[in-house]
Amino acid sequence: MGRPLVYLAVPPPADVLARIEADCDIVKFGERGGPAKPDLLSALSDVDGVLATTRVPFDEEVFAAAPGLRVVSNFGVGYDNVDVPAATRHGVLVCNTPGVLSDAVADLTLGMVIALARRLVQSANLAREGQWVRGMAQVGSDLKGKTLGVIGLGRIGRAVALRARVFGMEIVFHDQFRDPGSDLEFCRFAEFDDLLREADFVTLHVNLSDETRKLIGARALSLMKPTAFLINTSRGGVIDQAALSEALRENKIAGAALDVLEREPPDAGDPILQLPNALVLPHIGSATRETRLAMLNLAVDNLLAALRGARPPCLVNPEVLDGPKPAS
Ligand code: 8YV
Repeated sequence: MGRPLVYLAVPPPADVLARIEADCDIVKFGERGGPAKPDLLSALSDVDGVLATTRVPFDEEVFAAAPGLRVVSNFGVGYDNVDVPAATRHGVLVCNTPGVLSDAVADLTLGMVIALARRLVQSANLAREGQWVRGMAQVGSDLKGKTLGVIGLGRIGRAVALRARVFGMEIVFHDQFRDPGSDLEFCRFAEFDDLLREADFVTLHVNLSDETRKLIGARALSLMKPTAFLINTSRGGVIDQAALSEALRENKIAGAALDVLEREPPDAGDPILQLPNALVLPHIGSATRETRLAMLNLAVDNLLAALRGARPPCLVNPEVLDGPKPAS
């Protein structure tokens, strides 16, 4: 067998590129057109592996057009860009980068909590406009004693809870697993509706799936306190953004900080970008030099292992190697 051909949707730095080049031939992103579907279908027709971003969609049509494809290695923990059952049907391994970005995303989440509580952006704008007033406009609220509702107590949700605890917050969580484990005994389980009624800050840390799409819609928002804030560093699709824009416009909740949107990049006229009580960031949760490099190296570990016929360290669909899961 010759050297595998790999399509890079991410431009890696020279040292990481050298790791891939040692084992593989490479097609760089752009050499066969852009990320639009027709270009992607022809670009992947002869490739063995892809170093993908979470923005490149892999569905049945793409897998059918890439008969030699053995692995999609996502540069990211999320993999909602991949139709995993379709990948499994085509015998394609799907890999991701869990763990290495949890601290970076949790740090940003706490930053967003503080930005909302202490009106950081509004105050910075006042200073920039020369308004050095020290009136009620800059007065926010303490975190100590406030309740943080964590929806999804996985790796990132846990890292958020640990940080919030240090700030003196009470933590309630909702998750399919009710037991937080002995390291997080300070976290109290709550039913979904109860968490929304009780929390001063609600933060989302779930995967985007059929179960979680639009999890926070008009009904959920109506349960939140008018003084409560919503933070999202997971996936935009977990929130019904039209319902959120409406709730923010009518001050049904106090504010929201969003690192992810339903549509990325958003349309220039998207109302969420203009609302004074919405803080929107351009999907920077994992964007630190150290974390991005760790993600890239893990994604390359996954890619090279799969192409060597070994088991990748972070495999989303082990049934491709192990056969179907036994019925439970
Ligand atoms: C992106 C992310 O992957 O890990 C995830 O799921 O959403 C981010 O870390 C990152 O922006 C690279 O595309």
